[in-house]
Parts: sequence; C-alpha cells; structure tokens
Amino acid sequence: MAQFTLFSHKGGPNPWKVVIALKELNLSYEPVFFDFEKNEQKNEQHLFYNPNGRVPTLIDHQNNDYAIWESDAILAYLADRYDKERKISLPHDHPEYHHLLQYLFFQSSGQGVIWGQAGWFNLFHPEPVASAVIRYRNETKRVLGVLERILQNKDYLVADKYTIADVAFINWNSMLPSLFGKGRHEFKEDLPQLDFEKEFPKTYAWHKRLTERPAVAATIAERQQALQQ
Ligand SMILES: N[C@@H](CCC(=O)N[C@@H](CS)C(=O)NCC(=O)O)C(=O)O
Repeated sequence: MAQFTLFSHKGGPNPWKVVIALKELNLSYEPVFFDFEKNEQKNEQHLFYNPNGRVPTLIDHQNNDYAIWESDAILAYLADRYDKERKISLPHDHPEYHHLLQYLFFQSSGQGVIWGQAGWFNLFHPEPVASAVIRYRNETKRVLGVLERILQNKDYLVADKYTIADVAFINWNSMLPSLFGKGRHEFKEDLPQLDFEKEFPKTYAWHKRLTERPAVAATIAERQQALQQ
C-alpha cells in the first residue's frame, strides 16, 4: 500500500506540486482524481478530511491518517517530516527559513489566487467579461514582474538552492500559455498578451531550470498520462 493518498485532479496545477515534492523525496502515493464537472471534490468523504472541498488533500497513512490540505502547507509538512537531509527545504533555524515561508505565502495569495482568476475568466466564465480578463492578465504579468526582479541575480528563490519555495510556483508557470491563449469567448477589446521568454527572461530561465529536474519532468509526464486516460 502506498504511504499517502492524494485527493487530486488531472488538470489542476495545485495537486501536482505535491506530486513533485513526493517524487523528490521518494515517497509513494496513490491518487484519487475527482471529476469537477460532477462536483466530486465536494463529496462527504472528502469534506470530512478537507472542509474547503478543494484539492489537493493529502492523507499520511504512516502518521495515523493525518490529513492536510492547502498545497503549500502540504509542502511544508512533507519537508519537515520527511526531508531530514533538507534536500528541498531549510531547517527552521536557517537565516533564510522565514523567507522560504514568505515565498510560500506569496505563491498562494499572489500567484495561485490571481492566476486562477485569469484562467477562470479566460477559459470557463459563462459570460464574456473583457474587463476581468484584462484585469487578471495584467495582475499575472505584475506578479511575473515581481518574480523577475527577485530572480535578477539568483537561480533559486531562497538560500541559493532549490527548495519547496521554487516547487510551489512551477505548475502555475506551466499554465501561462492557457491563461494567455485562446479562451472561451471572442473580445473586441485588445487583451494583454504574453511572450514569457522575451518579457521575463530570468523567470523563464528559472522555470526551464526547474522543469528539467527529473522529479519535475516525471510529474509533468505523469500528468499528461493522467489527462489522456
Ligand atoms: N490554495 C489552494 C487552492 C486549491 C484549489 O483551488 N484547487 C483547485 C484545483 S487546482 C480546486 O480544487 N478546484 C475545485 C473547486 O474549487 O471546487 C491550494 O493551494 O491548495
């Protein structure tokens, strides 16, 4: 039996960042994929573990079925409990530890939420709302600008090493083409466009560096395979 059950979704970016961390730490897991069209993520069994009814939710069968949700909190849990060698994390007494937390909070409040809205208004919102598409695309580019400034002279976000702070951002960065690509509606207004490599070269190079890691590449391949099933 796998050590963890991961309540997940085949396409959603947040569960797959947990998969990256599990692979980096050689931990075994079994996914349960929910069908959002059937609202399966709001079923009673899942709400018992995660009243927020969103994914990911991770159950640790080697810790009394400890249940934890919010993807960045899950990364911190895995790091503290299972990354004894600090392969992808920092000890709590490291001078950069609170900067690592800073980036996890920035990811969930600054990247995840805003980019999620950019995706929603581009791809799923039933009515065309040009002002919302423009607003969230501009905010997405603003956050990319913040990352670009941070990464001017460094290869990773904290402590000159790859950590869960970097892991947290990977999957939303991979979603950029769908946030700026052809959406559900046609608009007469000019929408903000994105040339990731040209406009944000340091951030693009960082993203490329991260996706070339074996655990990240394996996660991307596993997601593709899941989407095809
Ligand atoms: N801040 C949360 C966001 C979780 C989230 O929004 N997950 C999406 C999938 S990527 C979801 O479950 N959507 C379904 C819903 O909202 O019911 C996290 O990082 O875990």
